[in-house]
Amino acid sequence: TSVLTISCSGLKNTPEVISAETETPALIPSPQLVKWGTNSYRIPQKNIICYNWGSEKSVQWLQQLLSVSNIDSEVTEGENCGNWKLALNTSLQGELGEEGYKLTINSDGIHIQAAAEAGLFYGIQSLRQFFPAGIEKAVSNQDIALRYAEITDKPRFSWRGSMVDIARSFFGLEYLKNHVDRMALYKLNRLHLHLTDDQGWRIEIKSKPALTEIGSKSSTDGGNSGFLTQKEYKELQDYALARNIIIVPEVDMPGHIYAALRSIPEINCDDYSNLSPARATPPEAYTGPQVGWSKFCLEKPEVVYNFVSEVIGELAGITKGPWIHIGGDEIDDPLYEEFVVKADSIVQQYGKTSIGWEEVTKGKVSNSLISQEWHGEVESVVKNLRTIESICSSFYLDHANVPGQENTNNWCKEDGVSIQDVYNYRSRNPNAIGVEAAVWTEYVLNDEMLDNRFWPRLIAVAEVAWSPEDDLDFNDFKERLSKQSERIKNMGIHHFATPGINWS
Ligand code: TNX
Repeated sequence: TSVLTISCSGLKNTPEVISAETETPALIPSPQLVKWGTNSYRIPQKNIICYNWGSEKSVQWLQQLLSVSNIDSEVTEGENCGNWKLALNTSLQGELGEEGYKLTINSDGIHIQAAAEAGLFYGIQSLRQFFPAGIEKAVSNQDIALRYAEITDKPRFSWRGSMVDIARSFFGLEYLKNHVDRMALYKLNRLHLHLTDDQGWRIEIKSKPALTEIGSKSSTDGGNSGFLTQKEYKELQDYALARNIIIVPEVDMPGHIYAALRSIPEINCDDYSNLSPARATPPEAYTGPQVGWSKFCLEKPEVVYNFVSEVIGELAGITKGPWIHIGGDEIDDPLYEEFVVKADSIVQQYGKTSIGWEEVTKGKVSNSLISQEWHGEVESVVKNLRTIESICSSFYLDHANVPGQENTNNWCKEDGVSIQDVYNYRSRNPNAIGVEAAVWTEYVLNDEMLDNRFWPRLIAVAEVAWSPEDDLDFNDFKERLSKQSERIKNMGIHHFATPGINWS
């Protein structure tokens, strides 16, 4: 869509005000501050979107929102020339940061202000939740009334993430783009891709074609295999960035590495020499759920660090975000600490910041490293490292929605991780920059199952990540979630039908 510019003169706004009946929108995540008005603004036949320099992309998002509702709009650059106003105003930076916004709906129309593009985008995402649920499947609506409101909003945490394990079972570009769309509505902004594990290697590395020629063709038992080409990775990345979501790629090392070991003989201690000269026949794929049994041959540092450097180098080269995740979980080796320190420094050599699962903080990693906490042990706090909270009892969504749900892990919490367990998470860690929920896919074999694990629990993650802690109220959240059920259905999400939510 291109931005059409017309002159503002001669067009008269005829706002129609209707009163009372319009329901209070069920906003999730709950904004920092809302003042509801009693009346509503009925969207007129003729609409003008008025924007200032820098907000062109937001104009397109707003136009899209209006066009799926079959509402005609014209666009003009200026200060005060339409019933829809998008205004970038850098002087709001102090109050709103990059991602905050102000949204006002009154008899003059709709006004969104922010200090940066991300804030305008989130203002529009909030506005989207004022529209009828039908817009999520492009059902046009003749008569839309937007409840008067005055919102001032900004996130609690800068890191609001979800992790998809595409290594155990592969989920490709189409699923991930959908996932990004859904994340964006709830103001989540980091998509962590667990790209490699014992069961599969999922990212093209041009200097090491065997990684995908061999390593991508397997998966967990019953799951999907495959990989993202670099072209697809970049396409996903740009798609996500347009929605304020940064991709965080993970290559899990030095354990969880069997798919690479079977593809590249040299990084094994025995070179698979027993298989020579028929190296063309790799050892069998691994399709089980066991963890902690494979590792690089750390006694061959030259070969291993050369491999790590080439892989990280290529990945850094195609990654626009500032982070590379080096994994580092669940492995025991006398050379482990030395490895994570080197891997961290390799990431930095390529101009990126490392993230690792919390075990990496056992090593003398740099103080720029971000520790992703899944048990929440103390090292990172003592070392004063920034953390991402993925504590398994609240954020491991591979665990059951309700006790006894099939095809789930239960090692962290036998009864599963309920939506209330997610919602009740309270960070006690002053170094936390945010939260992230993970779905590991040893038992998640298709799109429906992955949807079922993420949704609606990821919506609770979004609220915990965004809304002020003092405002978190589970009963109120459940009511708003119930009111969003039609919207969720219309987005095509195969969500779990959480008890206690009205899914009508
Ligand atoms: C632990 S926690 C893992 C994953 C498994 C998951 C299953 C962590 C960093 N690693 O390898 O898939 O448990 O719940």
